[in-house]
Amino acid sequence: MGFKKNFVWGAATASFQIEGAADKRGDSIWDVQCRQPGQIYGGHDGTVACDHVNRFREDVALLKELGIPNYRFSISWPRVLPEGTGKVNEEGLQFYSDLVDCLLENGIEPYVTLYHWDLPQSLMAKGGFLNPDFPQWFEAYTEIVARKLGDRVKNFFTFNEPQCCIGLGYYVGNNAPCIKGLPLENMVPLVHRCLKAHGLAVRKLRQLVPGVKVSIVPCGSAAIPLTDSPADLKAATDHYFACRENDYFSVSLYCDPVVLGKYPDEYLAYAEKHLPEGWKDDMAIISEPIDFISVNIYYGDEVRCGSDGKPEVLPHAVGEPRTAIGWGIAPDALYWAPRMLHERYHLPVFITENGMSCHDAVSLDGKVHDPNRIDYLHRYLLALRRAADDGVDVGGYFQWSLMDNFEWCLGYSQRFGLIHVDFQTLKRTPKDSAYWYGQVIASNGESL
Ligand code: GCO
Repeated sequence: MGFKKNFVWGAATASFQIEGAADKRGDSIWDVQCRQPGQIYGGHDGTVACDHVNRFREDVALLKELGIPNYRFSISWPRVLPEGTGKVNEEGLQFYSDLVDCLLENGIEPYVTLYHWDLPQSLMAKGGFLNPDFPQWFEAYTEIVARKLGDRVKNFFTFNEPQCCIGLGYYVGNNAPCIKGLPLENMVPLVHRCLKAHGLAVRKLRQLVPGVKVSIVPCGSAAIPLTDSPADLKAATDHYFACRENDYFSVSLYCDPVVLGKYPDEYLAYAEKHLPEGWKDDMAIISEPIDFISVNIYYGDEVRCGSDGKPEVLPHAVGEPRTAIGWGIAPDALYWAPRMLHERYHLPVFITENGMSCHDAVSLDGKVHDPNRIDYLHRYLLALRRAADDGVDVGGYFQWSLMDNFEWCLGYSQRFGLIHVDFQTLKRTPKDSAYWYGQVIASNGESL
């Protein structure tokens, strides 16, 4: 069976991680974090990044040359609205319009993420996600983007990894805006606000963009059942969709309200008392239908049914293969997560990010040989194809990332790209994996 005929093959990036041209936009919360001493590896920042704003035509030409027909990128809210609301930076908005034109002229379909973590600092000064007006700010920003790009862009994602921008941003505290340990009574309305902002954006996009397809992008560690026994399968599924107190990495916390129109019972048991007044009325907005479920998956944990009947997460094996960033390699994550998501939500599943960080370098022959990445992608894509073979409606796969870029707190120390970027000269060199991936795409995955 394999991948369906119209399977969406692509590569992904995000605004702050590649764009640079920081002087032509407002500050985002990540600029502020970069200025804090000791916060980012090597004191790196997003001022230049891959200089994509000035080199986007070259980058689109590479997408075409490599045979990658779909491109997921994000819009920098502070480039469009330097103050977060109010006056539009026409030049900034035009950049995205030009990028979209260039993609379409080259036969590449744009997939736009509205929020990939770079909140305008001027909105953070008003509380960011903590401000009750946040959903309306996001709705207004969405409207501006939809009016400008909606005649040409038909695929939108609202929030990238709410788990991270909320969990790491307002609870763990290592990602912008670096708020640590916000109590449940503040976190619960904050999550609700993000979900409401998502729903309002979906509505707005449906009003303004004929034929639009919309989704939200959660992430998380996949749960891989240790054996195929029904008990282990149930344990892994329960673990994957668990929603424990103070665990903002839960998948069900974000996806259940959006797709099923209700918070998980497990969550309501401890969180309901903190939900804002009238929250039940918001559920219709929050669960405005989406078109597919999209998820970023890099790793997974093995889970079995423990002797007490509860899910037991198994320790990772000593010496297991790991990527340069230190993440374990677990190809079956791309089988189990799509399968579990599809069974629970009955929507097509898109993998919106998957890939690996390697210590890539340009060799004497001028090429970048990255056999480890090819092996990684090969294994993960085989698992995804197996999911499709087993009847999971797998709609697409976006490799992370098109090019090496700013890996948040780890600065430029991590190389996730199919294209190597020399951060001194900004020269792009497609890696071996980029050509390999192009062949996989050309065969619709049959070459795997
Ligand atoms: C995330 C983001 C990306 C990362 C990538 C590698 O998942 O953290 O979506 O921006 O760069 O995932 O960590």
